Amino acid sequence: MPSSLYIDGAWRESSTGRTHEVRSPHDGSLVTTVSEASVEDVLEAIGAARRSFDSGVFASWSWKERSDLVSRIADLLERDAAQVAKKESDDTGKRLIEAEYDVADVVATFRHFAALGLKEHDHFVDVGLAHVTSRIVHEPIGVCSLIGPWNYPLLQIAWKVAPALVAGCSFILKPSELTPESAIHLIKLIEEARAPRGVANLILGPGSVVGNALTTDPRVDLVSFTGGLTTGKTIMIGAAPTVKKLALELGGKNPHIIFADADLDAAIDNAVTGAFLHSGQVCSAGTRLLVERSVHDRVVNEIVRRAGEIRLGGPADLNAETGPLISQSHLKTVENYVAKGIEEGAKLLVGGKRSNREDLKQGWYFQPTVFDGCKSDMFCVQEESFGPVMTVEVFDTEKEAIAIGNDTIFGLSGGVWSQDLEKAARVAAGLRHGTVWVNDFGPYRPQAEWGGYKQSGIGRELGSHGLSEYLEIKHIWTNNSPSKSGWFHDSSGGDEK
Ligand code: TXE
Repeated sequence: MPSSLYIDGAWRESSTGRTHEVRSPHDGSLVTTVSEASVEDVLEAIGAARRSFDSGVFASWSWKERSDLVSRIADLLERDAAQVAKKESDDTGKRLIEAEYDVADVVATFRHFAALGLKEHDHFVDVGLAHVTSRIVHEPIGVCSLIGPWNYPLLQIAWKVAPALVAGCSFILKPSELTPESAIHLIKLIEEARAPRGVANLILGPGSVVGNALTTDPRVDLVSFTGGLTTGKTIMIGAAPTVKKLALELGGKNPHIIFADADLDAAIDNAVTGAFLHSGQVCSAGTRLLVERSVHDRVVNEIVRRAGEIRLGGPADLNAETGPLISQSHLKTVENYVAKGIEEGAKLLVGGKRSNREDLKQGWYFQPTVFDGCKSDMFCVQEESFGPVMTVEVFDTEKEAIAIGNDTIFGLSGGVWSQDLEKAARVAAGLRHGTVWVNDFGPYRPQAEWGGYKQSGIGRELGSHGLSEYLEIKHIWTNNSPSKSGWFHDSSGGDEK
C-alpha cells in the first residue's frame, strides 16, 4: 500500500486505503500507484497547516532563513533533476528532454523567489505628522491551498510553492491526479531541506473528491489554482462565503498576429511552435492565428506543410517532436472540438484526427491540425481546445487585428510580428492580454509577471507580484507623543477642545 500523502510531517496512506493508478498517456501502461486521499485526510492536512501557521514558528523565521530554505530546495532539485524529469515525463507522456527543460525552469523559479526574499520588503511612509512613525510591513497570508494542473505539473506547482515558502505560509499542495509523481518528490525535498513540521502538506486525489474541502474550509486563507475556467468559477463560488484570497490562472485563447511586413520565416516557424508545442497543452498556446490578408496563402501553406511533418512520439523516442494528449477523455474533448469546427464551416487543411500510426495506437496521440477560413464567432475560435488545433483568421488593418485579438473572454497572452516596431508596439498596447510577445512567441522568465486579463484569471504569478500574492500588508501607526483624542465631551472637565 503506497504512503504518498504527507500530512503534519509524516508520510501516510489514505484513511480509506484507496489508491489511484497513474497510467502513461503514451501507451496506457501502469506508471505507478499512489494513495488517494479522503475528505477526512484533507481536513487533517488543513488542520496541520493551520496549527503550524498559528504556532508562528515559520513566520518568525527571518526572510533570510526562509530564502535559504528555498535555495536549499533549488539545490536538491538540481541534484535530483534527472530523476524528477523522468517522473514528469512518465506521468505526462512528454519527451524526456522537454521534462528536463521544465525541471531547469523549476530550479530557476525557486532561485528567483529565494533572491526576492532577500530584498527589503517593509518601509516607512511619511504621513505628514512629526510625532507619528508609520510603517508598512508584509506578513504571510496564512494557510494556502495550492492546486495544480497536469500540463506542466511541477513547474505550475513551483510557481506557488516557492513564493508560499519565502513568504512564510503553510500550505496543502494538491497536484493533478493525473500527474502526482513530481509533487511527491518535491515534498520529499522540502522535508530534506528541513521545513518546519506542518508547513508543507500533500494531498492526492481528484478535485471532485478533495477539491471542495480544500477550497471552502474556513481555515484556508488563500486558494491558488491553475486549471480550467469551469473549475476556476466553481472555486470562486466555494471561496466566497469565507472571502478567501484567490489567485487563479485559467488558460487562454491566445491571438498570434502576423503582419505582411514581418520576418515571415521566423514568424511562421514560431507560429508552428506556438501552436503545437506539447501538442497544444499549453495555457499560452498561440492557437488563434491572425494573418494579414496579403500574406495569408504563403503563411498558411507553409504552416500546413510544417504541421503535417511534425513527428509524434513517446518519452523515449529521440526523434519525436511532440507527445500525446494527457488522457483518453482529453482526446475525446479534442476530437469533439474538431468535429464541431468542421460542422460550423471551418476548413480543415491538415490533421483533424487521432494519429493512425500503429506504434502509437495505445496512446492518446492527436495529429497537429489547422483550420482555415475561421470567423470570430465560431466555437473553435472562442473555446480553448488545449490540443494541437490552430484556427486561422484574416485581417486587413492594424485596428482590425487588435479588435479580433481582443474578441475573446480570455486574456492570457498574444504575439505580434512586424518589422515596423512602432506598429508592433501599438498593437502590443492594444491587446488586453497579460503577456504580449513582439517578434517572438512563448518565452517567459521567472523575473517577469505571468497571468491573465479578463477570464484568464485573477492575480499574477512570478515576478515580484508572484510573492505579493502570499503576503498581507499591515500598516503600523505609532504615536511617539501620545495625547488624548479629545473628540468626545468628558464631564470630568478634562475636555481639550
Ligand atoms: O482541468 P481541471 P481539466 C484547461 C484546458 C482543459 C480544461 C479542463 O482547457 O481542457 O482546463 O482540464 C483540480 N475543486 N486547462 O479538467 O479540472 C484537478 O484535480 C478544486 C488549462 O484537467 O481544472 C486538478 O488538480 N480543484 C490549464 C486541477 O484542478 C479541482 C491547465 C486542474 O484540473 C476541482 C489544465 C474542484 N472542484 C487545464 N475540480 C492552464 N491554465 O494551464 C478539479 N480540480
